[in-house]
Amino acid sequence: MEKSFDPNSAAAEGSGIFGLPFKESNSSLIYLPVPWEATTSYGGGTAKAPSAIVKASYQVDLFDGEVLKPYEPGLFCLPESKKIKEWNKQAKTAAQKVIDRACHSGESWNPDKRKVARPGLTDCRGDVSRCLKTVNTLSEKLNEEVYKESRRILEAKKILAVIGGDHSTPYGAMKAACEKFPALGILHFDAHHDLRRAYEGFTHSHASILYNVLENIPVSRLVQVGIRDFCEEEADYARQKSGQVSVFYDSQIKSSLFSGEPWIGIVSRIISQLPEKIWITFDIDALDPKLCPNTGTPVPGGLDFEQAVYLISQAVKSGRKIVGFDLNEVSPGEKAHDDEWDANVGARLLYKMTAWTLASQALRPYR
Ligand SMILES: [Mn+2]
Repeated sequence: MEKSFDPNSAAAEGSGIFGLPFKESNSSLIYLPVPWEATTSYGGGTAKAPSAIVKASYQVDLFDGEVLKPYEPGLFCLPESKKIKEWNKQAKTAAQKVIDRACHSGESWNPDKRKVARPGLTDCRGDVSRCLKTVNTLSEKLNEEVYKESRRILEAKKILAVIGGDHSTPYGAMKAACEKFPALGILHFDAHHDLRRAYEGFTHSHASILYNVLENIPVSRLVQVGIRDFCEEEADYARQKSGQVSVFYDSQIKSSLFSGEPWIGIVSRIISQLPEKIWITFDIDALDPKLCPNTGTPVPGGLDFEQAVYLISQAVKSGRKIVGFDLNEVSPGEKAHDDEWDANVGARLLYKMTAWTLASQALRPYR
């Protein structure tokens, strides 16, 4: 660390994420930003999250009440890839045509695909079918790129953290992490199952990430927390996979709390489902929408900030090792009147997850 760096003062100009002076080479944890939101179907803006979170991170105080000095092992955020930004632009334009077509297709009503009717591949003609193919091809290129970068970071023996983007972005990272850490479990915070078998025709939709993970990556467990907006098909799929998937629905969590079970009791039940090594995938909409008003698909209810952080801290105190994590679906919003609140919460959550990840790997002591 540079001698001039003062963790108690404001971030210096030109400093890195959280106002830190580190380079990639002297950092233990590397953030991989993925500015991608190709298949976002409702509110957009999450491609701008990595830069908004980095900007908001300068306001986060570096001293932590529990993990004390989480910045000391070195934290570094890679620059955003120009290639990914370009792919995102192309994919978004193509995806919009598919979504518009699906909205106006007048297909028969289907309760599982109610938000936007999903065009079957067979009824996509001409332009729409080409657009769908473009999106799916670019999504595969993105996954490959994130996978390659993730492998590079993991091979350098550094801890990996992805900053999305929409929730499709960490797929390649989870694949790389699972190769390095077999029998990996996934702790998934979200308002949604994200277990759709393709959404709106997009194979790598933000709404399908955990389906794609379960079908293609040999994770040992998936533990979902905060789920409260989902279709029957997803709930059935989760139930069929009950040997591998545990769901803690928001309604069940709230019922337990309202009838007097302490949060520590619920937290212990959640943690008991996890193997020793875990990856955390955090969709910001798991939290109460007061904490993420601009996220793509906000849903009433959800966890409070401290409840989520407490759960993560207890997982670490139980001996679980967090091998890496991602934070996605943070959105600074698309309109001029939007404030910095979503990115501010995102930056603070990112720092807390960073702190507990380092603590879980014995790189920081904790209280
Ligand atoms: Mn999600």
